[in-house]
Amino acid sequence: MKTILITGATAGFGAAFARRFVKDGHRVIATGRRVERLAALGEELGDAVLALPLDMTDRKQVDGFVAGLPEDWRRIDVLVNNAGLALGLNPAWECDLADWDRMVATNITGLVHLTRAVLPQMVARDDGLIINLGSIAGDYPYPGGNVYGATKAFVLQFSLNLRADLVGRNVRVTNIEPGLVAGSEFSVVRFGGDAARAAALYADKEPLTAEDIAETAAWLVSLPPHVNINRIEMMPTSQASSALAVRKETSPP
Ligand code: NDP
Ligand code: 8X3
Repeated sequence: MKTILITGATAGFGAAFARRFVKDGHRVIATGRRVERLAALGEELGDAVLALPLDMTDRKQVDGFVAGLPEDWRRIDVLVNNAGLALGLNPAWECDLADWDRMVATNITGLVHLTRAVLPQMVARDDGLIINLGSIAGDYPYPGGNVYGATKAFVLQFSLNLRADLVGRNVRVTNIEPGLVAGSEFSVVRFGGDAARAAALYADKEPLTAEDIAETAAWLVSLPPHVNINRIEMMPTSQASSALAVRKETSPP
């Protein structure tokens, strides 16, 4: 049985990870901002879950989180850096700077601070796994992806650089880079609560599901300590990476 710390477990992938890991016999520290969702998850999954509020944009909370855990929950075998968000799909020159700041604070700063808090115990034990949620947005640019995509490119490079520091140790790091995934709140959040616009994105496309991502994470957790999967780029069969965009006009539209 492993102890698995998940950020952003109140919805989408994070909640699916929690359910899957508990089903596989592990115990989970489930975190997020919405306390009523955390309470519901705790009730659903019982003693195998320690549900605690954690805002990834609050540096103090993040830095003190592991040290503040009950003693018998302080050994973290697996850290799943899942909390994250995209805000908007506008061209860069129309974006709200507060949205950019929030994406950087959540997807980058919170993630690196929590990782820094967990890493020393993993290195001391020579054992551990960090799963980071990147995105194909960090691999391929698309219009409106601007800062969101850049945060996920950071997460990819941070993951690979962690492995460079960890070479020779059994502390594993994997960056999962999903494409189109339905059934989470991701696009509703991106479109400021516009559920119809979000739903239209997935209509008739048979996207991946949060459970598909959880299946992948469960596989990573099950691997022997010497096996590092550096990165996993995953898409539904209805999606593929696209060709470069070319505009014919030389003047702005
Ligand atoms: P959801 O919007 O469904 O879930 C996001 C989770 O992150 C929620 O639990 C939310 O919890 C949490 N979160 C957001 N902001 C904060 C914060 N400041 N502090 C703590 N938790 C926070 O999205 P997904 O499950 O789809 O996405 C999970 C991850 O996967 C994200 O990093 C996303 O970028 C990435 N991803 C998603 C894809 C998709 O198409 N869905 C594809 C590729 C990558 P709460 O609001 O309660 O704090
Ligand atoms: C989420 C996938 O393509 O909407 O990271 O950016 S995408």
